[in-house]
Amino acid sequence: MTRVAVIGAGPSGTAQLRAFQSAAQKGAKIPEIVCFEKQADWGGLWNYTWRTGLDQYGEPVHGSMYRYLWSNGPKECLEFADYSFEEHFGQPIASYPPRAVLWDYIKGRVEKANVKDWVRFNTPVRMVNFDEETQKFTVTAHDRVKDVMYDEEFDHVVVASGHFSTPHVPYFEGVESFNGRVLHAHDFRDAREFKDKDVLLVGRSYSAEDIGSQCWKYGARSVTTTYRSKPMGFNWPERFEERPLITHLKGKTAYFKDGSSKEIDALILCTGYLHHFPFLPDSLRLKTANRLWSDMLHKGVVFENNPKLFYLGMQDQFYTFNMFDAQAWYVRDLILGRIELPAEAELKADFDKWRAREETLEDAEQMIWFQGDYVQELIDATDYPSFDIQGTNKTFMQWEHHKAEDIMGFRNNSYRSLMTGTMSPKHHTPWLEELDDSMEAYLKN
Ligand code: FAD
Ligand code: NA7
Repeated sequence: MTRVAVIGAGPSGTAQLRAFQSAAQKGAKIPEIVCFEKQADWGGLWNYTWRTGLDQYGEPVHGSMYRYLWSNGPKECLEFADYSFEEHFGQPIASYPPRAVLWDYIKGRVEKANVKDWVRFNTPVRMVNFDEETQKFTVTAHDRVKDVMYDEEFDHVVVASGHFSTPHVPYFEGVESFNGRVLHAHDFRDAREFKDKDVLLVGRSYSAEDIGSQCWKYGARSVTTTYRSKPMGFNWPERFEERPLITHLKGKTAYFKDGSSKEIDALILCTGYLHHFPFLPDSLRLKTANRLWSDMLHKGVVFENNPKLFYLGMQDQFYTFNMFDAQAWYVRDLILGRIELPAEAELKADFDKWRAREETLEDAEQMIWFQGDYVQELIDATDYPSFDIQGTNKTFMQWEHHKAEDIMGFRNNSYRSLMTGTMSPKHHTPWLEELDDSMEAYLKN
């Protein structure tokens, strides 16, 4: 029997499980699927952990999410086309759910699909090797509960281990003698730690924007973000400012490129993440920056040096859950032989076409249309329920607009579901006033 290993049970890995289960439900014969998940539960980053550093087994902690995190984009843009929010919650809900609500939603679909016993929890994959002769992969896994390592053979491997977990940590002169707290966004957990503190963040992307906003919301004395390329440019409230990049630190003082300086209590490096696959040898390892058209992947999912190896969710992301679905359904159909991969030359031309377009992208709007077109191409090739990509792109545009209007208030907006047509209700409490991020608080009327 054909065997498929899926590495990771986050949104991407669980999309792969659901893709196969949905084919089986429609009568197809499917391979044996084994999903290896290093955490004790599924949901990937959405499965919050209080831990930082190493976990109870000495494994690097995967989680980069923090308390009070609310979705940074409208839920209408990530909704599963085969499992709506309304189906899950039994009622329409507001548009920017906190982490716990989204985790519940992700879990709901795969619980309904009844695929939990395909997953081996507390089991990090240690190594994957490919034998050219047998054309099979050997996966070495470590059952942390029994503390036993073992090998198993597979015909295909799907890597869905995420790429927002291993921090990218640049060096800034003087940081080693800075007299305050220094951490990377990966280890940030609770904004209340920075109440009444002067906080400095490095970076200008989602983490800097959101962690900065949260620290402000939960009472930081001041928030300063420092950028290397260009400012985020939002209309920040008082006590929140942007400055050019730090040049160095001395004592508790940060010095900036424009010659200014500021006393700070904490330095939070929101400097992004590394694609990091310590369980893959050179011949199978994806090497790419965080970009919309990843290196080394055909159709964004097929590893160029070995078409039996797939990667899900390795792109930089506007689209998330439903893009992972589009990818997972596509990979499933390649494995089932329903889709045949074009010849090498055609694949290369296709890659070059997307890469050339990627290199022309100038703003978020163009990037969203780019990723939308990619998702469209994949869902057109499979039986994943088609949905209104143009409408989704337009919702992203509204979101961008709402952020530009009011960065501390954009989460108070509502959007129409592209899956059910229902308009989301307005949330009962403005984001800035809501300090409780529990599911109970969010869903109460
Ligand atoms: P992950 O969620 O990272 O899951 C990967 C899984 O693989 C994990 O469960 C991990 O334990 C497992 N794993 C890793 N290595 C191994 C191994 N060797 N063996 C076995 N298992 C392994 N997206 C949004 O749509 N909206 C948001 O608001 C949003 N906010 C975000 C906030 C933060 C702070 C971060 C970091 C990301 C955010 N994202 C958001 C993007 C996020 O990447 C996706 O939503 C989604 O979690 C990606 O799913 P994934 O399955 O590809 O990866
Ligand atoms: P991103 O989106 O990869 O952004 C990384 C940021 O870090 C970006 O603004 C970079 O600047 C900045 N960066 C990287 N290296 C440096 C150095 N050396 N000096 C200064 N600034 C640097 O990561 P995020 O964590 O923000 O977001 C990841 C995911 O988490 C995302 O999908 C969200 O949904 C949540 P640049 O812009 O290139 O000038």
